[in-house]
Amino acid sequence: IELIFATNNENKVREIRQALPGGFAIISLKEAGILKEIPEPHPTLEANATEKSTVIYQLTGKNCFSEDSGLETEALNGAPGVLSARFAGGEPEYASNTEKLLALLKDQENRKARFKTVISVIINGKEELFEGLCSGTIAPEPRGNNGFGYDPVFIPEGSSKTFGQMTLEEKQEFSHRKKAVKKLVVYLTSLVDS
Ligand code: ITT
Repeated sequence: IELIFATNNENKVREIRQALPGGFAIISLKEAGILKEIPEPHPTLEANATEKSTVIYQLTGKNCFSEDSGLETEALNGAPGVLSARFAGGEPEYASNTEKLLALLKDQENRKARFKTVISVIINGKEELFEGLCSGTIAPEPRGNNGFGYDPVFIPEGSSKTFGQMTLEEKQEFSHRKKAVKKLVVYLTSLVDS
């Protein structure tokens, strides 16, 4: 099964490629020669995922999928959530999204957070959505340089390491993205078998 992956985030490509079993091939926008920034104008991960897959399906007519992900914290009522990629955008006092998050959670006892991934897949024009969640806490300061985005400050439940201190194989044991991919694989397999 071959699918175009409607993303410009190479880290997502690497993680999803690693999570897929044999027999599944994904082609990133870059590999497909599609240079396109896809807008994410909606207030939910679901709607943004749908937007991204739909834009690429309409452009190519090929089976494709996208994913929209975010980090939600309890103390900040779900922020940064759908704004995760642009959290500190334009605010000169913060060098990064992670720095802003740590600043807002400074002295905050409730450090509970979760990552959420929503995959939107379009096969022969029909869309399905799949979700993956990973609960954990926000570390007091960044630890480790692996992964991307908020990985150095996120400690998944069941580990004492941040995602930033884990190899990709270790991250996959907890990963929101991998959980959503597993559901996608079950769905795609059921289509092939039916
Ligand atoms: P595309 O829309 O092109 O797929 P993007 O980077 O804009 O790529 P999102 O809109 O889904 O992707 O933004 C999600 C942001 O949340 C991402 O840029 C990271 O900062 C963060 N994020 C998502 N998954 C993460 C993970 O597994 N580990 C750390 N940070 C993550």
